[in-house]
Parts: sequence; structure tokens; C-alpha cells
Amino acid sequence: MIRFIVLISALLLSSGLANADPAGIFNDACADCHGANRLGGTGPALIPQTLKRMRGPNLEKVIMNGRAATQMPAFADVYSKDEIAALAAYIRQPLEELPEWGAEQIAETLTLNRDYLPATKPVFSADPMNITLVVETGDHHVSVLDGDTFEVLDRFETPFAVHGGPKFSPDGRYVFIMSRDGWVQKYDIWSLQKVGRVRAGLNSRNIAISHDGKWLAVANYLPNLLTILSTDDLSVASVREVKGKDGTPSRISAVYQAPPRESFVLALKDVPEIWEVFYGPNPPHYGFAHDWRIEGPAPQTTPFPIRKITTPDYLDDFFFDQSYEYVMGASRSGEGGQVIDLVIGQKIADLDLPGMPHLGSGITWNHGETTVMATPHLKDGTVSVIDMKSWETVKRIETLGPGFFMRSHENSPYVWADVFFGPNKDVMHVIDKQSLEIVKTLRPVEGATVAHVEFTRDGRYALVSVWEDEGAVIVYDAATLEEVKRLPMRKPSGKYNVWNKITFSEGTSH
Ligand code: DHE
Repeated sequence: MIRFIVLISALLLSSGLANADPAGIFNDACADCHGANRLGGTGPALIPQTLKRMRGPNLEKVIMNGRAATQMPAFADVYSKDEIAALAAYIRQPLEELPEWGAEQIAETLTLNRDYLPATKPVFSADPMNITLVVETGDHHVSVLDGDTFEVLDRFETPFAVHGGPKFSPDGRYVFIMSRDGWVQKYDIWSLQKVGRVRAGLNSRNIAISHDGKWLAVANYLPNLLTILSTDDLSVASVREVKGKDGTPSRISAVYQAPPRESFVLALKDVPEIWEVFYGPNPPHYGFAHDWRIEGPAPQTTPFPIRKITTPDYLDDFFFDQSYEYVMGASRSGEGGQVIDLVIGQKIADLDLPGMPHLGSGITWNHGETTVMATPHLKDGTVSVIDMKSWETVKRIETLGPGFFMRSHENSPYVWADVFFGPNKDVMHVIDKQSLEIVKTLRPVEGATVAHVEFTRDGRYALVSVWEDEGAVIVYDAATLEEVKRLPMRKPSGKYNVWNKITFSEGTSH
């Protein structure tokens, strides 16, 4: 605590804000909504892990002006500029201590919607398999779109800062949504009603649903926990502390489901290990012991036995082949990638992937005799295309800047790749799947960030986000590449079509 106070004092002195009392201001003005421990209440957690999503002076601006359409008031008339700057510096500091956060504490946060009445069939006439959810991070809502008419059937509030793809139950009826503050929300699409929410972690990465729809794995940064929830009632099924084989605690980079293996696969961020968590009734038994281990008592009494695989490098991000035998992984700091064979638990190839590939949004398609995987890069203006048999890079497609997301569809000859960073963040490239050439570059709104694509169930339309507070979803004819419709949306960060997701379309991230 002393170290913390000294650090804050040094910060304030160097910026001439020594007279401000940020801790006092926090208690008076923020604690009621954001929690005395800064871990959130009715408002989001005010910790660096969450706030880093607000770059530059935004934090001060939010304190000064408040946030439209939320409970966050403006403080410009209450505190001086210096006091607000000191408060912002104070809440940008990491927490000295974390509260205990285990099964009991998680269970206490569970809130179920008392008004929820499950419908016996969809309460709308739209095709329930062609519903597309639009996550709007501008005001923390999700819009439920009819994928044929593009009418908004419902718009509901989410926890603060949803990240990663929502996960659908295998029948497409329920969806689970996760926020960076660790909240997991369940929504019933047929009934167009919220079911409830629970706080599975204090700062989380993403979620994965088991292929049988029974379990939801939540990958957390804070604390170092893997939480497994029952999808039925959001109750806690298991909470596992994440530590490497040598006892080093670790955050989880991400978790995904591997349906044919009846497992969740997660990579650790601070230890070079992949974990495979089995949820099926008969977890495989491996006949060798040098790089794996099943933890705990016999699998029949422990529902989630864990196999640990040591990897040659850290994995910040990874991608599966369609058979779920191979994991293509890369670290954010590394210069290349690696392919891990999950069956034998070993690295079998290196990948030539410089420039921070964003493997989580990679996609695959058939290319001649082989299957290729393509990934954008967060630091380079290229899309890498990799042959999934030889693991060689087939082509580096030059783009107008680093990108974040890619999408295609089985019925489309094209791949859509955004440019997310730099002066050309307003363009979207359309790439021919066979020639691997850019055939068109769309610039729908000059100067506005344009990103993330999702297709309708039949692949006929491509939905593109204008990633601005007063943004839009633009519907394109996926064959002619002409604009068909524009739907106003509040920073639509991602779009997710029920059918494409539950059928594991090769054109979408899983
Ligand atoms: Fe994401 C998905 C990691 C920053 C928006 N992002 C994912 C996934 C991972 C990941 C592992 C796949 C999870 C899943 O869908 O289950 N993201 C990371 C990072 O490591 C990174 C670079 C840094 C970080 O701080 O987390 C990062 N991501 C961002 C952003 O800055 C984005 C653009 C804005 C935001 O909301 O924070 C962002 N990430 C998204 C979105 C998806 C996503 C919209 C889902 C894409 C999809 O179509 O499935």
C-alpha cells in the first residue's frame, strides 16, 4: 500500500497535481456506482485492465462530460481540471490487492430476470436460424436483427464492454455474451428476453460453449481462473486456479471449444502451455507421460480433467483446423507461429507469421487441392494465406493497412478483410478466394473506421460495420458488392449470425 501511495504522489507531483485528493474524490463521487474497491457495481470496474480500452484523453473527457445514454454524470462543474486529471491517474493505477474471487463469490453475483417467461416457440415470424446479433459497444447494447428483412426485433442492454464473439447454444436458441468486466449474460432469442447474468471473473478474455451446449468456459485474466458455468442456470460448475506445471500463476489468453475432442482448449498467457479440459463422459487416455498430465482423481469423479501440453513459445492467440487436431498459435511478441498437434501433444511445424497475426479472426476455405487459412496482422498491412497441409505461406496479400477481422461464407467467392489501423481505416478489401487478389476496395464512409463483416445464413448479403459512435451496419449484396441498406447503430463492434455460428461455417471465426 505504501508503494502505491508513493507512486501516486510521485505521479501527481510530476504533473503539478499535488493538491488534489483523488482517493477522496473517488470515494465521494465514484465509489457508489463503481465500487469502493474499483471493481465495479452498477457501473463498470475502474481498473487499468478495463480502462485500457479507452485510449488517450478519453478517460478525462468521460469524467468531465459524462456518458450519453448511461448513468455516468458529468463532473466538469464539480471538480477542477487538475482534480479530474489526478482522479484519472489514480484509477489508471493497478489494484494493489484483489478480493477473494472463487465459486462462492461468483455464485453470489448471479441475478436472474424475474420477468423471464420462456416461450415454447419463437415469438417472431422471422427465420430463427437467420437471426444476426449486432453487438453495439457505443452504448453497450445488442440488436437482434431479422436476417431476411434486417428489421430490429429487439435491442437489449449488455454489461459494459462486451468482447469476443457471443456463443450460441447448439440449437441456436440461447446466446451467451461476455464483458471485459467478467460478466456473462444469457439471453433467450426465441423469447426475446434476458435470462440472467453472473460475474465469472473480474477481468475476462472470452468464453467458449461445449458442443453439447451444457457448459460455458470463461477465460479470465483477473484472477487467474478458469471458470466453468452450467449453461442451464449459470451456476458454477468448476473454478480452477490457473498455474503452470512449475506453479507460475497465469492469465488465460483465450479458450475455444474443440467439438470432436469433447474438450475446451485454452492457452496460457504467462506460461508456455496449452491446456485441454475434457467435459465428455470418456476423456481420451494418452499412453505417454512426458508432456501431459491428467489432474485430480479419476475422470469419472472429476468432471473436468485437464491435460497440460508444454509449448515451445507462449500463445497469445490461436486457431484450429477444421478437424480440431491442429492448433495454429502465435505470441504477440514473437516473430512467427507454431502448429501444435493436439493428438500427440507436440509442435509439428513452424509458421512464417511476422507482424502480430490476429489468428482468432482467421478463416479457412478450399483453394485448389488444399485448404488454406488466412489471417490479418495487427502490425502489418498484409493478410497471410497459409496452406494447411504443408503449413507454408502461400501468399502475403498487401493491404492498405493492418487489419483486425476477416470473414467469408461457403457460398461466396470472396473474402472480406478490413483495414483497422492507420489513415486507411475507412476501407474494406474484398479478396477473390482463388486468385488471392484484391478485387475491390470499398470506402463506404470517408474517414470513418470500417470493420468486421458477417454474412447472412445463405451468404447472399454481407453486413459491414461503420465502427463509430453514431455508426451503422451496411448491408451489401455479397455478389455484386453493391450497398443494399444502411442501419444506424452505435459502434457496432461485431455481428454474429446464428446459422453461421452453430454450423461452424468455415468463413467465420469459431
Ligand atoms: Fe479482440 C475477438 C483478443 C483487442 C474486438 N479478440 C477476440 C478473440 C480474442 C481476442 C482471443 C477471440 C475470442 C472469441 O471470439 O471467443 N482482442 C484480443 C487481444 O488480444 C487484443 C489485441 C488486445 C486486448 O486488449 O484484448 C484485442 N478486440 C480488441 C479490440 O481493441 C477490439 C477491436 C475492440 C474491443 O471490443 O475491445 C476487439 N475481439 C473484438 C471482437 C471480437 C474479438 C469484436 C469478436 C470477433 C468475431 O467476429 O468473432
